[in-house]
Amino acid sequence: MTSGSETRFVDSHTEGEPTRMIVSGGPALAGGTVAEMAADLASRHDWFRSASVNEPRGNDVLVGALLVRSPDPSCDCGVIFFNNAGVLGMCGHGTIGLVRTLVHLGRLDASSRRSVRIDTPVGVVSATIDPAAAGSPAVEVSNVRSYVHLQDIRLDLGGGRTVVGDVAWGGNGFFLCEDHGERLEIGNLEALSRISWEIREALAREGLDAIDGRPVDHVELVGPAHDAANHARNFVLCPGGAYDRSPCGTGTSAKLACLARRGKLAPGATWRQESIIGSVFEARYASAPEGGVLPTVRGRAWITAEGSFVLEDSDPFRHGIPASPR
Ligand code: PYC
Repeated sequence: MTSGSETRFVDSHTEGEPTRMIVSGGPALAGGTVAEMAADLASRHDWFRSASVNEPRGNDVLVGALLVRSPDPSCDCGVIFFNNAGVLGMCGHGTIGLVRTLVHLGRLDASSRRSVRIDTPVGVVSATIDPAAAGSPAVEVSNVRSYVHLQDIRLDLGGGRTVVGDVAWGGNGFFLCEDHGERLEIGNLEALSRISWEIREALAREGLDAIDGRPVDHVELVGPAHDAANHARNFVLCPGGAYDRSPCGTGTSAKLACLARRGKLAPGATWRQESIIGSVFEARYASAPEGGVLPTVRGRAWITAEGSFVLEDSDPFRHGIPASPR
């Protein structure tokens, strides 16, 4: 894809949400830290992000994962996640897909080594292959510290409509609310996406769309689970306008922070988060000494495809068609 090198990828999905891991042939990124490399990807190599995940080679739902070196000797690798809109902070479903892909490629021998430490632009995470599920693809991710930034924020959506919710960090920035008044059903996607986008616009109007300089660009609508075995269902609108098919690892982490803050979930207790398509992440937390929670999120991933990119010089869309979220 870059001159003289072939870009190879492996696709997987984690509880329905796809990840495209770039296995070789990505751009040489400048920077000492993974956050600096992510900034370099965004500023100098955005064409690579777009070519990898945007149409016609990808689609709005796809999350890319570019493996990079980590300056932290305790880490096995670094990763930069990205989607149709840009670079992400962390990605829970993507980390589960990444580990599953490393096993698929034989780069991680699940019979002798079960845990990896992964450096991301927003901190180090670790992932463990579930020993009780040998031969199955379950992976548990210990995510970055997650916390509530603002609690019980009322947003005016116009037309006399308001929602009250929390702004929380789970590796990405989220606004979470329960009083959205919408059915959390796959047949109601248009209305769910519309109100989520209105919430994003209201956050921007109110100047509430950042946590410590990082964007609050995910909206999580929460409601009752459909399956009695689960604790809640969610609908998550991602920054580029696509909805998460999985229960969203960073969104589940943000939800745990909100539950912990309200005393609604004890440390170590299991929270089963159901997605809009009915898939499930099992999650729990430990209290973080500096406040907030240290979440773990467990889910399954499956390999769906592998191959290499072809970029023909004559193709006007070889670097992807820029996504237009709304
Ligand atoms: O699982 O954290 C996640 C995620 C973020 C965006 C899409 N999935």
